[in-house]
Amino acid sequence: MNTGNSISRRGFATMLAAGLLATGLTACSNSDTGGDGGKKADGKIVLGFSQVGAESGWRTANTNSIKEAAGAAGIELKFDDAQQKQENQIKAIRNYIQQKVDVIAFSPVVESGWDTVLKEAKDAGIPVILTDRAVDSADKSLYKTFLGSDFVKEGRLSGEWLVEQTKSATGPVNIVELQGTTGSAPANDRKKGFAEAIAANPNLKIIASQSGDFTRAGGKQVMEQFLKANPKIDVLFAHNDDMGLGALEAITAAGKVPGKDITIITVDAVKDGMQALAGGKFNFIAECSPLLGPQLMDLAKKVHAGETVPTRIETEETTFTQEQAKEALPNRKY
Ligand code: GYE
Repeated sequence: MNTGNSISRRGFATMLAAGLLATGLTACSNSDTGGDGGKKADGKIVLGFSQVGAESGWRTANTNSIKEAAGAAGIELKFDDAQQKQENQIKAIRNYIQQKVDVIAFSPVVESGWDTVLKEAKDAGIPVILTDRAVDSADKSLYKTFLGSDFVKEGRLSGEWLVEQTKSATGPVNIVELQGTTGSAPANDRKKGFAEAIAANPNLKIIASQSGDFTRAGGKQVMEQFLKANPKIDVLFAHNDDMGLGALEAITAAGKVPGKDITIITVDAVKDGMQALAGGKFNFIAECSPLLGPQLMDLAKKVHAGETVPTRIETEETTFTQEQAKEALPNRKY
């Protein structure tokens, strides 16, 4: 019995060692990015993706879209959540360079400060795809393409709707603005597009504008301050649904009726936002699609194969009124 046991233990140890060796070999060949242009031994393209964070419903839908699409496209995805911090994104990108992934994609939390790390990727021969948010690098050769929305247009469409709604106003229309993350492309651009559109009517005035960091908590807190400081607020323009949803709580707590006492315009059109719109609490949403996954995987394959791709690829989007939200809601995917 004893002998039998010790034999089987030895047998197990041998098996274990062989197993470890096999795993080691596999790991070795997986990370071999030699002569074949970086493809893994099993032919899979490895994509390193650095996500902004998990700040909003939009972001969650975007992350899901990317993960699902990678699986469907047979691409091995390495995913990192930067918790809204640029330093974390730079760290993740450097890790991907070190791991010699085939393609790097990321959604830059802010527009500035990427040149050094992008240059490192370029020097390592790893193509970079920007998704969702843009960078302000002057050297366009640092990345292959940008896939995302026209944020200026989203701001402009929001402003144009308001201009139309208030065309018969005889006095000032006081607007407060909840900006997205400071320095981010969607915050900069939505602000710009909205301001340009409302300039058409001098009665429309932005009386307060501050960042709510694209989160519900931020939207609620800043809206509370706006309400305390400004007795007459007619319109809220929030750079995303989540901040608008947070602001709803502050507005209700201040004894005002959202959608009636205060007209609310947001951007994104995620499910919770669309529900608020259909339910009469929001008044207008400019859509911003988070479903970038399938196009991103397609681009990753193309840039990996050395194909030339357009330098900017824009997603198609629409806008929603309360009636349109009621119609669209049942088929909404996110
Ligand atoms: O509108 C917001 C998110 O970059 C387009 O980021 C994206 C924005 C989106 O947090 O909800």
